[in-house]
Amino acid sequence: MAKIKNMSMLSQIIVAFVLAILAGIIIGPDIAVIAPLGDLFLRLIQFIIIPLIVSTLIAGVASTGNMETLGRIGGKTILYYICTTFIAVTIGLIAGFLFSPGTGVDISSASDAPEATETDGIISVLLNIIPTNPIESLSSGDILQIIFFSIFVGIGITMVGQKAEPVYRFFDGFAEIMYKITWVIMKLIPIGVFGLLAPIIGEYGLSVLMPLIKLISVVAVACIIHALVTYSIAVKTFAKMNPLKFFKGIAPASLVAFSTQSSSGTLPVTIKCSEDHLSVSQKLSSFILPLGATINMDGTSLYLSVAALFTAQAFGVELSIGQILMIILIGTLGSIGTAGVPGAGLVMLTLVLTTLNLPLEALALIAGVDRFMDMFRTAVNITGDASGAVVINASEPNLDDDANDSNSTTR
Ligand code: DAS
Repeated sequence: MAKIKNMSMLSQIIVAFVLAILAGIIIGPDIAVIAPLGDLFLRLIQFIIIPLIVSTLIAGVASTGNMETLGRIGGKTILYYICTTFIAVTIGLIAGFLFSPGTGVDISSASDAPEATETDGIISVLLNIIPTNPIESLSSGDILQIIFFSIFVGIGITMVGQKAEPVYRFFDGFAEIMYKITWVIMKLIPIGVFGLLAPIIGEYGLSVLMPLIKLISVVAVACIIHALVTYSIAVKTFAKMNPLKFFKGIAPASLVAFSTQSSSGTLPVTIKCSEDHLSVSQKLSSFILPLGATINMDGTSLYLSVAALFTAQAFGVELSIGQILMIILIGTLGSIGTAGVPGAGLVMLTLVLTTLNLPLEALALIAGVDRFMDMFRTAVNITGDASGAVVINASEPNLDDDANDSNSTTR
């Protein structure tokens, strides 16, 4: 049923994409009259980013149950996820530079290419992630500070334990509400694609779209390479598991993720595959996999780096080394804050382009084909989550005994 619904959504997006091209070509620049439809969609996307990130991250981190578990396992898990995400972003950048998906897009000839902002030194960028006033970060929409704040509130809830239970329940419920609102807004993608794309085609012409197949292919191939190479090495080296056994074991979940484009929606299958086929202990899978579905998105981070390069290439913006390093940082941290729902990566791409001061118009082109890329990145997201569960599981052979000894309060 979910697959059929998704397919109808998918066909709506394809129809909107084709109609936008036809309307843009036939009507030309006058099609700009429908631009407010695109602006509406863009504003709705920007409206959900913050509440979505705050609730999913706080609930995800706080779901551990006791400090001892959090300290030991959480630290290993987050380290593993950050490493694989960093590798994914790097693979995305290499693929983006090698295949230049944005080159040949003549969008820059139609408007002055904006200069990408010079970023501060990396130290001040990292220090700036720590909010001096979380309320101000929330109101100003400083996403990196919001991610930092949310993770520490989650840790704080765990440190307090039972007394903070109501707070945990609040954010857990709020996260569900935000997933639902995101899901509703994603239903407007066809209208948004049409309202964003048609004026661009009308103004710039069909040539803008030709390189998009290249964009999808670069994202898809890079995702497959990342999954096959990185996760094979990880499970082989740290869990002594045959990669074939791993991919065969997680395949049902990867396929569900591919067809639903939702890490959260696939979570029950990911947990079942990890426990039944990959011998991950239940105590671990119930912590690592929901945390992974919340904060670990290798496919998304890879997509963000390719899409950022695509935009810079399409608008003729020369990126400095500082800006490229910023893509790695933002792509890694941005994917942490991406929700496990369809199209969430597109929401996060808004942040990446804004932070790098790259034109948001690029979203119009990317939105039309985003669903196709979302299939690959979501499948990689959950496969990466499972690889983490397998690796951490192998490093905790006595987990259940420890748990019986400690008087931990579990949720
Ligand atoms: N669809 C998101 C997920 O569920 C990923 C994304 O949109 O980038 O993981």
